[in-house]
Order: sequence, then structure tokens, then C-alpha cells
Amino acid sequence: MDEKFMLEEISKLKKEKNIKIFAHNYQNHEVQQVADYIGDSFYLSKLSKEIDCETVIFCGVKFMAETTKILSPQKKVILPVEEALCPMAHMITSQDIIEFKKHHPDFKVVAYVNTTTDVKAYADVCVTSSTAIKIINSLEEKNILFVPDMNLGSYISKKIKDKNIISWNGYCNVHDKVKKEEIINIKNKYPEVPILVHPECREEVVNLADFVGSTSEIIEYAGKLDKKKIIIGTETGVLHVLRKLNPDKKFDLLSPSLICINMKKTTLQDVYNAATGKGGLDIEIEENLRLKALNSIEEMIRLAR
Ligand code: CIZ
Ligand code: SF4
Repeated sequence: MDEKFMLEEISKLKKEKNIKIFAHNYQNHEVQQVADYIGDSFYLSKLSKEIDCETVIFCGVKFMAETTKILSPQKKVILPVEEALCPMAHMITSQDIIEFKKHHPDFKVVAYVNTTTDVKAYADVCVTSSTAIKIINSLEEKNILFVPDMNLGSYISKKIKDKNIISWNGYCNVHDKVKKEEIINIKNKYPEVPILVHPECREEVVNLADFVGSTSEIIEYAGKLDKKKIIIGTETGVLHVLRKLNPDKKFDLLSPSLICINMKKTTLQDVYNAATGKGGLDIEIEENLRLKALNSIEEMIRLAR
């Protein structure tokens, strides 16, 4: 279908049906251009409650749309592409947590938001990459099980020395692919150019970076840096946001492997189909499960303040 036609129709349907479009920083440019709000999962989670609308079309992966539904069940929440899943979110199950707690009753379970609703229901608190350190620091418990990302877990445990943090063995198959040799090569080639990476990258990559942070932290830091060229070590979608905010700076990707196929599944056509009501997944969550998962998400929002 013609892009101009879809853009106009989406804009009309947004008004007619009181729809807001949320897009994660990792989405395609064509999707970001129709979004009312673009950001990381923490920002978009908080907005889910604050924004008054009938329908949210959530362009991201399924756990993100589910988080919006958990926080704001009266809204219709549509994930444009049902198959847009985060593989890392499926590297731990609620049964794994139940088993762990049975043997380690003195541990607090901290779940990265990149988890299923089922896992969130059994976790004590959720965190995002932009809030993890603050939230874990504020917990009274010394013993922490962090699930599911081992790379983010190892980064956090290096930053928080006075806690005993055990990580699950999950990983993001996009960030974890970046090799130490790639960052060494870039550093040798452009010694003056700062490299900003996401903590979902391996420890050996994170150790060589000039800055480590979530997408929102990378965007903020890059904006303040007085440099003409910056290398980015997170999913390529962030480059759209960075280039729009900093037209005078040049941004390159640390590695060609930084493309999340799940984040790229959503196209403008899918957003259009979702807006017309003819496509996408209408997120539904069983009420008891929703209330259990809501606890750990609300705890995240409270502790991140
Ligand atoms: O928290 C998020 O939205 C993710 C998945 C990455 C980031 O750092 O923003
Ligand atoms: Fe999941 Fe990694 Fe894709 Fe983010 S970039 S959605 S963590 S697979």
C-alpha cells in the first residue's frame, strides 16, 4: 500500500478512535515517524498509566505491550505483529523461579522487564536497564537473584559491591553477538571516537567501552558529548532517534550484528492494519495473573522515583 496514504489514514484513525502509538527506540524509522511517544520500556511503561486514550498500539515486542496492558487494563492494547517476541524473555519460566525460591528463601528475585507476564508474577520487583542499579541499591535484602540477562546481571553486580547478586544465564542474542575483537578494531581505527554500549553486551565488550547505559542513557549522554562522531553499541533503531536529535553529529554502529529481527518485524503496514482494527494482537491477560505481575511492575515504578 502507498506510504503517503497509510500515513494520512493512520493520522485520521488516531483522532477518530482516540489511539496513541507507542514505539520503542529499537523500531524501524517508518514506525517511529507515526509514533506519539518513542522511548525505552521504562518511559513507555510509566506513560501507559499517565496517557488518557482508548487504544494503545504498541510497536515493540510482546512483553512491552503486555506491560502496558498490566498497568492500564481498561485500555485496548494492540501489538501490531503477534510474532514480535523477545527471545531473552523466554529464557526463564515462572517454574524456574518457584524452584529457586524453594531452595533460597532468603533471596529477592529481581526481574528485568524483558520477561513474560508469568515470570513477572513470581518476581519481587521488575527493573529496566535504566533503573536496575537504583532499584537494587534501594532493596534491603543482600541476596538477589537477577533474571534473565547474565550480561546485565554481571554489569550490575560490578556496580553494586555490597550485595550478593546471582544472575540467571539468559542473554540477548543481539547484544551478546558483539565481539571483543570488534570493539578493539574500532578503538584502534578511531582512537578519538567515543564508544557507547548497552549493558546487555558481554562483559569483555562493556569493559572496553567509554560509556555504558540503557538506550535512554545513551541518547542523553550522546547529546551532551562534544564530539562530531560517536560509535553506538546497541540496537540500530536508536540511530534514528540519535540522528534526529543531533543532526550535526555522525553516529555509526559498533557491529553489524546489532539488528533485532523481532523489533524489525513491525512495518508501517502493520501499524495501519492495527489502526483499522484488521490486524495485530489484542493483548489479553487473565485478571489474577495481571494483578500478581502488577505488583512487581508498580514496585519498579515506586523504587525508581
Ligand atoms: O529498557 C528497554 O527499553 C530496553 C529493552 C533497552 C533499553 O536500554 O532501553
Ligand atoms: Fe530482546 Fe535483545 Fe531484541 Fe531487546 S534487542 S527485544 S533484548 S532480543
